[in-house]
Amino acid sequence: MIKSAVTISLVDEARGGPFVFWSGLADAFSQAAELGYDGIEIFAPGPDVVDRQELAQLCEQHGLLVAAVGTGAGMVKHGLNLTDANDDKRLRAKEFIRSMIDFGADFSAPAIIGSMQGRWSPEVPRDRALSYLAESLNELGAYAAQRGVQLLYEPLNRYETNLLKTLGEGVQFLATLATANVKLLADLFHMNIEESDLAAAIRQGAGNIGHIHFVDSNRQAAGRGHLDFAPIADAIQQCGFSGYMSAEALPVPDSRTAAETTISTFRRLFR
Ligand code: LER
Ligand code: MN
Repeated sequence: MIKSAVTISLVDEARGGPFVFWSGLADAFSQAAELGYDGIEIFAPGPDVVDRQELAQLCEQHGLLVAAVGTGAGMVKHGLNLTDANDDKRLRAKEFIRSMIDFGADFSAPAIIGSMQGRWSPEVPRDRALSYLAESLNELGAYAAQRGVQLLYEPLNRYETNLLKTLGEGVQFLATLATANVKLLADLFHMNIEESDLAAAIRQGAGNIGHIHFVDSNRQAAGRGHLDFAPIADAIQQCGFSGYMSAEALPVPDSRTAAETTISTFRRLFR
């Protein structure tokens, strides 16, 4: 069954970013539970900032699961990415992600590689950047498999990366990897910029999509922009997706309204 999730950011440096809740885990868990979400996606500054016992207790108390954990703090807080020209920084980027895989795995949740993929540049040409990315995804994907979780790779729009921008490019890239444990994260906001047909892209990605960022054209809650969700939802259901539709949306006009709007759009489309 397709599940619902909502994001929380614990990273001050990411203020202004597309996360619904910003006021701590206890607040996010109680609001998400009240609204009937299945899970919470956590954007944390690092693996040790969240007390794991406290998080386990919140999950239990509210009957919620951890849907996924973001790794972008490695970029926004520490300036790291997997395709950096500097060997040491690439290594540190990988170690940061490995530590976030461990954190997520303690809650059976996959880690997401989004902005940590970086971009190609004159210093690191495209082919080399893609081979750095493949090397890291192979290593980290195998590591995640050992820990019993998937690793999610997210194509981003052209303003955030110049590596892989569509699901189709993502599918082709995954096929070159030695590990089968890396799945795609389909973010409807990025797709709205890069895909010519979102529903067709989802159908073509069937079987490779592990998680969805459920958001509208303007990065507000699903239902507050101009995406035509009916054909997208049909494609998601018909391709047998059973992961999370996670609200990675701006807290506009406020967190509560964004969370309410998302879950009511989710119910209309998927229940
Ligand atoms: C960034 O634009 C995004 O969509 C995040 O999920 C990437 O970490
Ligand atoms: Mn996203």
